[in-house]
Amino acid sequence: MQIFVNTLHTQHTGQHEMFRGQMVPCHEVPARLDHVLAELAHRPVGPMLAPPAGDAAFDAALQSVLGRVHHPGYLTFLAQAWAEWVALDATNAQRDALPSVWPLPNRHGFSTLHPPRNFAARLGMYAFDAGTPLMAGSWAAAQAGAACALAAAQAVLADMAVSQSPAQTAATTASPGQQAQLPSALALTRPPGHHAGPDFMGGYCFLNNAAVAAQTLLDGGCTRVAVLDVDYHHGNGTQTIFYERADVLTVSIHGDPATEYPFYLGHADEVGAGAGEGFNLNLPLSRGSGADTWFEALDTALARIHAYQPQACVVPLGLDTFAGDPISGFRLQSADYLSMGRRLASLNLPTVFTFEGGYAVAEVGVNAVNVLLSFVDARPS
Ligand code: OKP
Ligand code: ZN
Repeated sequence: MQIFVNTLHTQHTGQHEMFRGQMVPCHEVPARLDHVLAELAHRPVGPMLAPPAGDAAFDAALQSVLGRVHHPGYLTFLAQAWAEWVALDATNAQRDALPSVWPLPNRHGFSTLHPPRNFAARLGMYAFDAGTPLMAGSWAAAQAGAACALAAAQAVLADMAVSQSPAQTAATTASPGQQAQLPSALALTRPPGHHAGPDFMGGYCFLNNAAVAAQTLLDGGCTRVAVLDVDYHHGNGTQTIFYERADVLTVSIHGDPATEYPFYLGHADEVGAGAGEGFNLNLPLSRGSGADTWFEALDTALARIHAYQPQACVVPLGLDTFAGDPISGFRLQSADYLSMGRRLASLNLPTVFTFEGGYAVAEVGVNAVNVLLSFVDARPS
């Protein structure tokens, strides 16, 4: 497994998030990624790499894929947001930007003829919560993270290209006795990505790294890509990006949005729309669910993905299903992540992982590496 590390991740270090009427210290902290790195140093899973620096073709590919996943107005906003925030008031440089006002498009509406000029009003149009602080280095860190997702997908594509086409690679994996190539890669990055939609940020996410990986796999010749989101929280951003498309099957196992963040999306009856009808599967589980329930849902997810016959898979890997997670409600134990890796490997697909949630900081490294190591150990190399 090739591991692309976002070396700029500490440029995004939030101070506070709004929680139950108070500003509380951020849960999504740089130490999360440091713990994964420390565990990988003890239990290596593959080479530690960086996306190509200063490579014009790679930079163009990044701009191109970001433009296919996100709206241009949203990307421009993100690129300029910090400068606008500081221009409002020089003392803002000491404070993270957070929204505190939102349009309610489904209720009072707002006039699209008069989009607001005010920065706070525009931040509210692009952000769905007050838990996603934006600071001086957020854009640089998020872009560098998307670059890791792009590089990870490109690395997998390069190894798939050993045979004539991605479809052929997938076909060879089915024949027993043959050591088919099963490339895998990890975008080891924060901030996470799966809550970021075409034109919205939230849930600690700005750019959707999993969507970048999936779109890159399609652009590289795959015709069908599956996304299997195992984070505790529903991948509302990824679902929205691909909701009307049949070339990406989005599957998510998560806390029931009736009680769990992000609340407004992630129900079982959301099956996709238009050409994408039938290509979104949500498997919401009650808060408090343990490993038995979770792995039953995983079997359902794997069966749906198998039936879709994708040529590659993207796994937004959140470790916040852990029993000790401070903001989540499932009850997986560290050993369960070994089983998770083995079950994911049983798909026999070229796979890109993106690092998402997991807020039991001391345990997130062990749990992440348990998935990754058991995944690679279960596959031919
Ligand atoms: C991001 B990821 C809960 C506050 C929720 C946002 C959680 C974002 C999770 N009371 N804050 O999916 O791990
Ligand atoms: Zn999560």
